[in-house]
Amino acid sequence: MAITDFDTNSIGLASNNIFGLPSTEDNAKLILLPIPWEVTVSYRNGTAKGPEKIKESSYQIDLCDVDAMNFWSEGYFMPELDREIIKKNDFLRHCAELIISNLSEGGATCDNAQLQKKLEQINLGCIDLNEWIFRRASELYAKGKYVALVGGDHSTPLGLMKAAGKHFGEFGILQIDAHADLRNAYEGFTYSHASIMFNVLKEVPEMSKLVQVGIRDFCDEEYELIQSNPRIKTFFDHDIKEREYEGETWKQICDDIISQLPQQVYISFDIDGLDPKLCSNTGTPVQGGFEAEQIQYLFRKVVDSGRRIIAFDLNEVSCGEDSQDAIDANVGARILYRMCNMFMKSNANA
Ligand SMILES: [Mn+2]
Repeated sequence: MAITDFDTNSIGLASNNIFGLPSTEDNAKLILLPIPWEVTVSYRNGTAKGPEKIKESSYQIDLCDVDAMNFWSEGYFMPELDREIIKKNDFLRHCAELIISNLSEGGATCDNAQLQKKLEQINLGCIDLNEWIFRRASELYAKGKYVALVGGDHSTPLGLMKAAGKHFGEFGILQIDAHADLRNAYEGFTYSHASIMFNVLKEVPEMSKLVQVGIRDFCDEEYELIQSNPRIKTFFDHDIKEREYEGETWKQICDDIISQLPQQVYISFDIDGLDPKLCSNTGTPVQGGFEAEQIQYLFRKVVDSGRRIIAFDLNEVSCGEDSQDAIDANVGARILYRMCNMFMKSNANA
């Protein structure tokens, strides 16, 4: 069946692809790369299952989006999980757990030859993953596709950001997150989930401006980097809340956020930017944050401003070890669908 013949009023068939769409990698315009990876998570496991949990939850979403009607008919497709990535994640995650537990007992990785070797394996494995994603995204761009990514932890999108920079040129990142993710090799892991934006600043020259929203858990080193680096503009959660308490509207704050962004925008959405009631199983939840509607409004305003979204990721969605009915994947699937629509709409204007 062609995607355009799909009856949106019928139930989502589990035999179809994400959102119940009869899409394939050939007929879909937007490919959502699933990356089941959580090697460097520091607090709680589970986000490697994010892509499959989001996909399972996505079948029950109704496709009518009055802000972006029928963009789904261009085709959204999530390929099968890559078995090699799963295997590698499981192995390296085990190594990382040994390193982290040694650190938390006051040990130093460099004093232990075995752990030092594991650390090197992890850092090499992360480079391999980044390169694999870069190649996969670049191949898809060469075929005329758009590419987004579903994590996994927040380390996963680096390869996509690099490929998007090569393909589209100068861009800014709109990061929704509770954390600044500006640590230099957190816990010794060069490509840690807590270091993604540090690495982007270092390794992606096309990325001209990082605009962070909702940040509320950060260390001194990150705060100093934010203060001293003109490529970073951070809207801390406490500042946003204070502006609201004193009478500013969310619209005014969104206009301010968007004015910091260049014409081309990559959106990196760490689900923990939301209020943890919406993502209680995420790896590192922090009180505060946003309602999902606030962020969806922000994305719509980005599109309305005439800016182009060049790519995006959604990461750190987790359902915990055994919670069947966790809200996280449901919220994640709805946000992902909305991001797809806003992405397609901004590219229809571009
Ligand atoms: Mn993050």
